[in-house]
Amino acid sequence: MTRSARALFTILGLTALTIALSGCGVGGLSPIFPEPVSPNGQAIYNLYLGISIPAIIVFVGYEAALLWVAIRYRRSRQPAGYTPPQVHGHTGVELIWTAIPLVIVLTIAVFSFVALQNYFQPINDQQMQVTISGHQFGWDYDYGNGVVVHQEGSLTSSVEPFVVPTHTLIKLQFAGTDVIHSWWVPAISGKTDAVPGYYNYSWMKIDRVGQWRGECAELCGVGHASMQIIVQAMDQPDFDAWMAQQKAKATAAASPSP
Ligand SMILES: [Cu+2]
Repeated sequence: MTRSARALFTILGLTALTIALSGCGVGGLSPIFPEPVSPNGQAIYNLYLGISIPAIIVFVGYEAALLWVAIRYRRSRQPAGYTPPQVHGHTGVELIWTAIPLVIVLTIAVFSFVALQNYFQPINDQQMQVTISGHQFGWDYDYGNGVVVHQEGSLTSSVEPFVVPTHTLIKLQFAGTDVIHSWWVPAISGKTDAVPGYYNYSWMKIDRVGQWRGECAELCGVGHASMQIIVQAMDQPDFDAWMAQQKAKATAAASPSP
C-alpha cells in the first residue's frame, strides 16, 4: 500500500470513529438525526431521509465511476505519447445534465414547501400555550398562569427541564429580550428564532413520556454554550402535580414571610 493510500485510509478511519463516538451521546448532541417525537419533527425527519438516501446513492455511484475511470484509463497503461479523443460539446449530454439536477432540486423544493405549509405554520387549535423567551444566556418558559421556568446551564451542570404534558397540542410563542436566539430540540421541531421585537411561533405534541435535549442554535454571545435545553414530557396527572408544586413555589416567592 502506498503512503498516500495509507494516509487516506487513516483519515477515513478517524472520521468514522469520530462519528461513532459522538453518536454515543456522551453529553453532546448526536450528529445522527434523533427519533422524532412530535409530528413536525417527524416531517423534518422524513424530508431528511428522502433527501439523504438518494444523495448518498448518487454520491457513492459517482465516486465509484470516477475512481474506476481514473484507475482503468490511467496514463501508465496508455501507449507513450497517447492523446485521448478531444470532444468539444455535446448538446444531448448537456441537456441531460442540466435537466436531471433541475428535476432533483425542484422535487426537494416542492416537498420542503409542502412540509412547511403543513407542519410549520402558527396553529389556532392549541390546548395550551407557552411563551418561550431567550435572553443572554438562558430561556424562560411562561405558562401564562404565573408559573415561569428558568432554564440555564451548560453540559456540565444540571439544566431545569421545560415540563409539558403528553397528548397535548402546545403552541409555542417565541420572543427574544436582547439578541436573536434560536430554540432547537431536533427530536421535536425545527429551529425557531427568538427575535426581539416580534413573535415567532411553533408547536409540539408529544405522545410519550421522556426527556429530549436541545440547545440555542444561534451564536448569541459569550454564554451561548449555557443555553442548553431539556424538554420533559409527563402524563397529565404527573404534570398537574408538577404544576401545583410550581404554583405553590411562585406564591411563596411572591409573598415572603416577615
Ligand atoms: Cu442564545
